[in-house]
Amino acid sequence: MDGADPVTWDELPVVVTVAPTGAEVTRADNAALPHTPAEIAEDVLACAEAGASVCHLHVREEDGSPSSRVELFVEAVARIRERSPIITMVSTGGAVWMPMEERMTGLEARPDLAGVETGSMNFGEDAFVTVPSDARRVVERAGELGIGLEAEMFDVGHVVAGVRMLERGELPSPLRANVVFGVPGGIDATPEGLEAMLRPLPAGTHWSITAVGRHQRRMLALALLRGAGGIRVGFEDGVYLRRGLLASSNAELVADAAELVRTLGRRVATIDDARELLACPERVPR
Ligand code: KMH
Ligand code: ZN
Repeated sequence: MDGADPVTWDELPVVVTVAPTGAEVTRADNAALPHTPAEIAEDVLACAEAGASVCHLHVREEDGSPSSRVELFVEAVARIRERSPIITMVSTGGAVWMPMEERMTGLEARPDLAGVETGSMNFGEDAFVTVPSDARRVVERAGELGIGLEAEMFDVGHVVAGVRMLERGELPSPLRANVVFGVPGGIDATPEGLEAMLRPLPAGTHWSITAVGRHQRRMLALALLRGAGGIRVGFEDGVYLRRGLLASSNAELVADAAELVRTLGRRVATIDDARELLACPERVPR
């Protein structure tokens, strides 16, 4: 596939995505975790300064519990857009216990992009279920609202299923794929795992990598040398800057990721670069 072919390191700018909040991490893990839309927006703006061009959003209630309230998504997206052109992406993965209707509420905030899961898996001790009809519901609603999609793939079967959706015209072409490593129940964070995930992707795919756990930085580096179009960091994926050293903020994680990109001889995408690379749809006025 073209998307995974090694490229001259400075040929393709690297889209850095920040996932500032997620649904699993808590302030007991890192006290700097943002909860409210205002806190999330503040973090995202600092991350944009540090090199992020996309933000992957989940929302929380004020007490930190994961939420699907549409008002929170609307407020977070609005606060971010007021102050930055960073590309907004909402999760439709939500939390493992959320029914599909709740996982989809973020779409109503009309972000630029949304994630879509292309398969089911164990997620630690839980089941994280997205049956094909669930994925099609996300695709359909995103299509109605003019929202672009990024496939979230945690194992090889998810990649194969996403490619089949693309072939059937259910996912827009070119495919945006985020391959995720190290979630217990998903593909392992290894060089062989990376190759296995990339193999089914067709030429022209814009692929980015997310990795959780202690192999995160090594996997991001490996993927950058393998020609990744994007990397993702943020408290959703890991709260440590280095082993035993908590990150002081999401922006610190982004700055560190940007430094890794540059150290490996590649360039961090600007937001304009990212809009072009990800073929972002025009913003839909609310
Ligand atoms: N919180 C996880 C169960 C996504 O956002 O697409 C799912 C998740 C993936 O975070
Ligand atoms: Zn997420």
